[in-house]
Amino acid sequence: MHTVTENTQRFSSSPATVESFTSEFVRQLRYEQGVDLGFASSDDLYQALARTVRRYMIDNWLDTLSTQTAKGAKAVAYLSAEYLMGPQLPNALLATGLAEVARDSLAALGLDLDEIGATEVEPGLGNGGLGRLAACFIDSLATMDIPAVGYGIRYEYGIFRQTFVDGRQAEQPDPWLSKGSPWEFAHPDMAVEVGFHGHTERYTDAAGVERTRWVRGDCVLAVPYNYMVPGYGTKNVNTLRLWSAKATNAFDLQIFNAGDYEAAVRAQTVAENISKVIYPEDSTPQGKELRLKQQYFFVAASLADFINQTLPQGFDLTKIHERVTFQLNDTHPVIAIPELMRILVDERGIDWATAWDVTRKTFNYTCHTLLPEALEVWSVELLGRLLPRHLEIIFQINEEFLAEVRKAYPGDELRARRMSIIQEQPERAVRMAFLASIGSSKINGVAELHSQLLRDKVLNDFSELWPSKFTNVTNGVTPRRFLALSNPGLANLITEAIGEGWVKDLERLRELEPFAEDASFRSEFRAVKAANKERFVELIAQRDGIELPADAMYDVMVKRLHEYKRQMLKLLHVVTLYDRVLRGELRASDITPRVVTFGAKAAPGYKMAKEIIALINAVAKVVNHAPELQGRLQIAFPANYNVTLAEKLIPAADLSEQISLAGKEASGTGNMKFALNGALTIGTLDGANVEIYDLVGDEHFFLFGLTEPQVADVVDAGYKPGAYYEGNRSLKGAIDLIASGAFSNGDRNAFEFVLSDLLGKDRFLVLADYQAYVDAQDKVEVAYADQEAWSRSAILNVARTGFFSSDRSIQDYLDRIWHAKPQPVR
Ligand code: TH1
Repeated sequence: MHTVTENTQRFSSSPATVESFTSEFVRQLRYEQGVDLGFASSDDLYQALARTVRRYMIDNWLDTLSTQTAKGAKAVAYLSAEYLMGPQLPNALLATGLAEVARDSLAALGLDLDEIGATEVEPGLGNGGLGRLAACFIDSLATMDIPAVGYGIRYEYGIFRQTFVDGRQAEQPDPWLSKGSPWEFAHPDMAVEVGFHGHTERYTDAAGVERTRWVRGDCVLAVPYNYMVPGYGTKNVNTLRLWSAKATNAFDLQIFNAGDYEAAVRAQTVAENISKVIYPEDSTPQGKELRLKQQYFFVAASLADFINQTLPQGFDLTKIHERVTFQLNDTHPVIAIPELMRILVDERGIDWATAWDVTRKTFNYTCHTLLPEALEVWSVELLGRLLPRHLEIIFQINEEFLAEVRKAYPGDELRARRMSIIQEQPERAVRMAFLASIGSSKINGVAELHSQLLRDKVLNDFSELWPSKFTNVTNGVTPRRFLALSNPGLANLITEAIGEGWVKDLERLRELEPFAEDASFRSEFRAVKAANKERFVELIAQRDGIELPADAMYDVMVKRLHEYKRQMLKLLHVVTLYDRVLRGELRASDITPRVVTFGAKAAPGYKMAKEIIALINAVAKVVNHAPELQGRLQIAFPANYNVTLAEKLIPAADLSEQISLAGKEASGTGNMKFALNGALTIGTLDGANVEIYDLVGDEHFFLFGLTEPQVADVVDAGYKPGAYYEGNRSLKGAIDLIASGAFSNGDRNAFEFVLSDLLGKDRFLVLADYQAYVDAQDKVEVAYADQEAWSRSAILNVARTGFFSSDRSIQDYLDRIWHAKPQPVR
């Protein structure tokens, strides 16, 4: 019997040649897009190219789907409100191995691959590290042949585009879909209904059993869009499924005919707002009701999708944990726990105890933060209104849980109150991290120190009750995007030295260690770094009109703007250098030429962060024009730092700034990318810096600052930042220079908001760590002067940080949490 696929000529069966690629490209342009090559715009060309490359992935994708369905093996479903994917075309070319064919084929048509690629708009469906981590993880899952699906939201507008107006951040919308996305496959036929509001009622079913049902007040459609997630060096292509909201009835014809056109489409607007825009916040509390709607929307659609589409018809849901593990990426998807309970109990009639047992076996929870203000809570009032049945279920879970606590700790009522899912003050609210902890099998932090602090502090009561629930999985980054793709020079050098294979087995970078002793290898390594700087300088001239020297030390701090990350500390160092030069304490000619590069978006509602951005730009303006500092010290602050820029900037860096206050950064992942690309880190013992430091060794890392226990001591002793200011001439000099109006045309009040906080509160101990930081920077200066020793350290950083591959993170998740197995596609 012939199946349709057997009859159809399969695209992947013939290896792509320049000829076949070219003809497919032209076919796409002409017959799918209706555009003549001679008239094609750069966007037409990009669309055709993307669709051409896509075609070479589809057979493997569909084979993956049938393999996974046939095997019925356990799958990983990653639930994440964010996926910060970065450009898709280069990654698809790498995965398919078509880069050279594509380049030659376009060249034959008189076109340039890089030029066409540059028109791609990256899908910015994430804020920062959390969303980028999700993107790295689905890349590793695909590469490692693990049956996995990423579930999330197809935001119509991604993270805002940052511009600077008079040095101050302004936000523009990011309409990344305005020209369509060639990478997505819409499936309106597979839409899922998601309900909100309404009420619950008790009833007696046919068998005479008392049950509860949720009568939804209103409903929206969740339309799935599928994206291929190609593994590297494998046929496996997994799926990312993002949900888009649509009204069940696009518009009300009666109202429309009555002439009220706006009212007629109001329901549509309300529904579609759910997936309209990603919340541009990064661990600050904001945007209440819509945000909760978003969370429930994607989670309800994802569970329904997995149960109804992925599991076989009639599957016994009391065994769901044998077929899937739902990984909760922070608390944003935690409403999935009561949702699964609702499905099992209300819809499937499974008894509560069994349902709860199954639910707890199905979920696992990753916590990504330590900041108390980043721990999500939802007011009982809001949750009860939006999701009345879920609130009841949460109350029942809490009741049974507290009974367990009281049994384990008789008489310890304070503990029971501390551990309750419901907080009473300042308002009654649901603590999502507690719900997640109670409803999951495993809870993990994202770096050793972070996991330890979760156990000892944030979730201490829970770790006493259930010590074995807690584990660590240190974050990682994909070596495909952040080394092979973004740093081809270094990638080639590595392959020449140790052969192929390291891209999928990053610990093999260890074999580079002996090459650190080889002078000619070091010189090639420096040549690569120099070329990467040239490439970055060119890009930034084009992109931002910023002129930079290529032959300087590239000192880089890129990450969200947050007080705990301490961009202020970096800035105080720069101001200190300037101040010392002005005072004649330091000869500018003694400063190693340095380009200090910042990249940072601030949450639009985060005033302090925005003031700090303004201050950085103000200092940059003065320092960059100061005649005394020409050719010595320059600040570059390109607007709108994103994955596209990161891929060019990180390979050019010499010095990686990872200077958060110890105990505040859960992990960091930029820190890993820099070290892997041969930058040396100046950093505190925070997050994954600790592990980087342990791996690369003290000689090859500029460690400074208070440790986490020391921070706790300083704070407990009653920290007085003013005393540090008074007691340190150089610190006082820097702060006074800012306060003097030197960076604000003489306006002494311009940065009052920042300075008064620094001198009065300084929650993140910038002043306490100032001197240690400046001293460490002095060591950087000395070290950089010896280029042979510096390159040796840089190479050893590369050689010793293979541990930070996200493949290793995923292997840890598999071993410690998921217990799913590879299912290679034959
Ligand atoms: C980040 C953490 O700050 C960072 O240290 C970590 O490397 C990264 O997650 C990946 O694990 C977080 N991002 C968010 C974003 C939101 C809420 C909490 C966190 S924690 C919206």
